Amino acid sequence: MPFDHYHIIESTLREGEQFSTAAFSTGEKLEIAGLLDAFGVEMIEMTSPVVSPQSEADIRAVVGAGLNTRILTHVRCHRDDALRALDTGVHGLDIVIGTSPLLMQHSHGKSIQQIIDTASEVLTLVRAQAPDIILRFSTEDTFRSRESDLLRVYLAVADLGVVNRLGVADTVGVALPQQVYAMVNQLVRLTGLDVEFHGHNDSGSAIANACAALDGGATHVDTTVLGIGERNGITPLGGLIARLYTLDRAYVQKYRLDLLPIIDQRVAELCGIEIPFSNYITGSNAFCHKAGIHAKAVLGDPSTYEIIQPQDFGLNRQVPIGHRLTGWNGVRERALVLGLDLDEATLRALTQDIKRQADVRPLALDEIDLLLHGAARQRYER
Ligand code: HCA
Ligand code: CU
Repeated sequence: MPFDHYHIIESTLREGEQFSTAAFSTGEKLEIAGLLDAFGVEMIEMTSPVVSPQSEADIRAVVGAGLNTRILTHVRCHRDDALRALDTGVHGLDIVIGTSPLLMQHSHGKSIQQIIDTASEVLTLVRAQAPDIILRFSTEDTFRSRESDLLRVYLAVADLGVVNRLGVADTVGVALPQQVYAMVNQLVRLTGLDVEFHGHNDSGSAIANACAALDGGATHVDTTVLGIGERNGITPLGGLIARLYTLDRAYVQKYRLDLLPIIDQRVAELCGIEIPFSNYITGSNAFCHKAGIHAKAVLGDPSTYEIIQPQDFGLNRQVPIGHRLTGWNGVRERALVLGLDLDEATLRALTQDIKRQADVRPLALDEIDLLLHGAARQRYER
């Protein structure tokens, strides 16, 4: 099964650093790396050491922390950059060069033959200097590159016999799942190498595309916490977990799922943002059941409306009852929590009362508790 043997390359400390409000200190990077390591991601990708002195020092600090996860750094396909990266003692290099006509013109100005020549020089040099390093070669803007160009580049690189992994990147979030599947599958079949997928979310397909990549035989998927990255980001860690969990919980068994809320919350704090209400698993509404019909069914059997079990992530479901859509089953559940044994007729009457009041404005839980306690008292005062 394609989902049995995949690895997460967690890029919060690289792609995530490209999010508008991210500016992690060394201590914060160590903290994030520690949390991701405890969660169980197989690899962590960090910003290139050529970006700034702190970026270089941070790679050394995280490598020095002795985590289980492998530490990679992301480098342009450039000899000097690659040598600087090797010098940090990092476990792997993710080398990238643009292949779309737009990037060839506006980014590096190289032709396809020049791209192949540069990649060959840089990759063979790295392998000669570091026989054991994990080496990946990726094309940037894969899905707006000409297919014939891509195949020329990838096959030439594969023929060098020096890389462990090829990467495909949906740099602008334009690819459809079937395109991702086809591209990945072609590379797997033609080269037999591991394949990584990196997908942006501009048109909302990043998770589906990551899933299609795995289905097509990809071995590695890039994520960031909450999906942070350039523009509106890439495949979110929690979203990928939700997607794979709902295919089969066994696919995500290897990770410490209960750490996901802590990780999402911490990275949100560090970026000065809130976790979006609609976020996968950790959004405030991910396990919130409102309408009376939903509440009744969920209280009977949560799986009627929940495909993910909140307790697997150390979370609880919520069944708010102070609104006009409420039902008496939800109200009874609250009464039971309060230790109040109210009969059905009382609960139904109380529910009608809540609905009437909620037509004016929703009621807070303590207001409902007052109503419930009042109803319980009346039984004895009668
Ligand atoms: C970038 C571009 C990149 C690279 C992805 C990769 C993209 O910011 O350097 O190396 O696989 O989206 O193409 O993030
Ligand atoms: Cu990217």
